[in-house]
Amino acid sequence: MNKCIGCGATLQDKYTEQVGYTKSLDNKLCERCFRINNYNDYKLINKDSSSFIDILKNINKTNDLVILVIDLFNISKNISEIKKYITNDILLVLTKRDIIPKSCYDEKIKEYFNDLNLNIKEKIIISTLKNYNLDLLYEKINQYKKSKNVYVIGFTNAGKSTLINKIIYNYSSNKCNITTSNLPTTTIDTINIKVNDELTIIDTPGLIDDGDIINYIDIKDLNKIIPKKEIKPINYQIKVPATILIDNFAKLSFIEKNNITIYASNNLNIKRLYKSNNTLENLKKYILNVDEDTDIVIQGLCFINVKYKSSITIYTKENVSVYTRKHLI
Ligand SMILES: Nc1nc2c(ncn2[C@@H]2O[C@H](COP(=O)(O)OP(=O)(O)O)[C@@H](O)[C@H]2O)c(=O)[nH]1
Ligand SMILES: [Mg+2]
Repeated sequence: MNKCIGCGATLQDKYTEQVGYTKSLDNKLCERCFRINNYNDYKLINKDSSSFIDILKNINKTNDLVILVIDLFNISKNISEIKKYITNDILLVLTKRDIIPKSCYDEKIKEYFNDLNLNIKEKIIISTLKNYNLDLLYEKINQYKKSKNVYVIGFTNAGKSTLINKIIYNYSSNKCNITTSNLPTTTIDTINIKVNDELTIIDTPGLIDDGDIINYIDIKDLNKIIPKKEIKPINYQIKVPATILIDNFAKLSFIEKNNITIYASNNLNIKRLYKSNNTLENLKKYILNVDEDTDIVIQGLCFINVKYKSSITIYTKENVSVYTRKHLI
């Protein structure tokens, strides 16, 4: 059976509503990848993480090198999930550096990942978009690989497929174009991509983070929420009582003075109000007790560095993960 070269789904010409559908089995791409590539017309696939976990278990049976890709803007709090399944050597690739402010130091960012408790050989900060550190990454892949096969894993939307396309573009005479998009589960099944006789990179569908806000918003809002350019942090000295509105997606209420810095897409309309405000209170309410110099994360939407210890009320969409973590930058 042939696989779609864009998403890895097994090609079939019988069921239009199922993955891998194509009008002719002679095609290399399924209809869905063809439409994403040519018309930017995306069809959501409902998939749970179980098939991805089976893939992880199979990777764990090998001794092969694993590249774990993490989106620096949207670090899932469930990374440790991967630890349950993977004991292979890992290159930790921290990507989308281009959207984190230039003023932050790479070494500082890497420190955040010091106690992940995975078998990490090296941490490398990259930006696929800006070709930043890709030569270094390619060198490390060749240094640490145990066989021809190197697996790329991570959460969906981390930027795995985009990275593999770029590695092929930069370092291989082969051609490939794995389908990439802003939406979850673009890659359906494993895809083997031969870089050269000594190296095959294997793309995988991502682990789905159920707490990511992109699961609960309209597709049209994605361009607002997902940062495309370097984030301009917004700093507020909070006098109380105060409210911060993060567009229509979240609201924070302060009853103690504070100093906060918001990292979110520049396309969002973020406002500070000193009048009492009842909007968005139909959203789910969380009360967080935040320590000094800690980040609040609203998964997929933003992270907010909070200077002083305080209790903060947050409203956002139901099912979105809201939590605190040690500060990233
Ligand atoms: N800003 C930025 N966006 C990226 C980078 N790499 C990937 N993306 C975007 O992230 C989204 C998800 O990428 P994709 O490769 O499909 O993720 P996958 O699900 O992990 O395979 C796409 O919209 C990409 O354009 C990067 O280095 N910088
Ligand atoms: Mg992918």
